[in-house]
Amino acid sequence: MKLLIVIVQDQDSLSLVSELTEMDYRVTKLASTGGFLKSGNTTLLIGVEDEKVDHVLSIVESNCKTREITTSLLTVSMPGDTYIPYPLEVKIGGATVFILDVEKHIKL
Ligand code: 2BA
Ligand code: 2BA
Repeated sequence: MKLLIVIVQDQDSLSLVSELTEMDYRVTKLASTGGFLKSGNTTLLIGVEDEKVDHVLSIVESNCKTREITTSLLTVSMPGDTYIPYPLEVKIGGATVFILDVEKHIKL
């Protein structure tokens, strides 16, 4: 068995979770925050049998789009301790996926 940790944008998470559930996969959805943009994203935990990993990945891929956003995250220091926003183009996702081996899966 594998545990997939899938980090996606909030906008994509609803359709992704719906399709995974329809396909009979079990999913746990966590609200998370990206360290760089410091804005919300969604982390999904998906425990699946090894042979189903590729199918799950194809569902993730078809539901998650890459987006370019402009953020004013960075600031530059000006004389007199003032900071001005510095626009920054960032390309986010599709999805960031970690695949871990599961030693044991039990229900108590
Ligand atoms: P359980 O199987 O006891 O699962 C309880 C919760 O544990 C799930 O909540 C889910 O958040 C998490 N979970 C379980 N197995 C997982 C896995 N392999 N990977 C990731 N997370 C996992 P829910 O998804 O809200 O499900 C609540 C209950 O509804 C489940 O209890 C199960 O009895 C049933 N269920 C869930 N998905 C189903 C499906 N696709 N078809 C039929 N029944 C489903
Ligand atoms: P954030 O950390 O908010 O990052 C959002 C996007 O900003 C990233 O998209 C990337 O394009 C850019 N970015 C992140 N750190 C950067 C840096 N130090 N310099 C320049 N640009 C940077 P994605 O790579 O698609 O990542 C989307 C979200 O997935 C991330 O949100 C983070 O929450 C998570 N993530 C990505 N890689 C990860 C990793 N290796 N470990 C844990 N979480 C990760």
